[in-house]
Amino acid sequence: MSVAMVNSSTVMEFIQDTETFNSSIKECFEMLDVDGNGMLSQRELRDGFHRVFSLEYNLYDAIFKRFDEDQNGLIDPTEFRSLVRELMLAMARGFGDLPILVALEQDSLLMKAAQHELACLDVKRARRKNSKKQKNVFFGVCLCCHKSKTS
Ligand SMILES: [Ca+2]
Ligand SMILES: [Ca+2]
Repeated sequence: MSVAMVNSSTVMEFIQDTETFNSSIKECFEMLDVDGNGMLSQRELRDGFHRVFSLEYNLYDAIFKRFDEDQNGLIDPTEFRSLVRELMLAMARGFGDLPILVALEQDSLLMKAAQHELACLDVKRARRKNSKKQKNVFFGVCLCCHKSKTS
């Protein structure tokens, strides 16, 4: 268990990064699919989901029914993805813009979202450095041809 700061954009950016999100979902699905048949039974979902989301136990059956679109009593990977997506969007709305400190299980999706945000921050920082350099060059050009006010 560790602790991280998350807010709505932590979750949103994670969901919008389709590649990372999908591979995390796949990992999560495989973790919950205890018997490895490629489907989640009601029991597998209920038993495993508290590691991913800290929800009340009695919510799971309602969630299961809602997302079992073809009503075959099993959650397939596609149904699972829309389920997780919707739950995380609901979480993001709940968080709002204020960062909140949450305790996270190592394999929870929120943890992955927090790690994803950290990785993105590094990329953004690197990009910002590059754009600053370009700006300096731009000003240099303007000063050289004395057109800084007219252009
Ligand atoms: Ca299964
Ligand atoms: Ca189904």
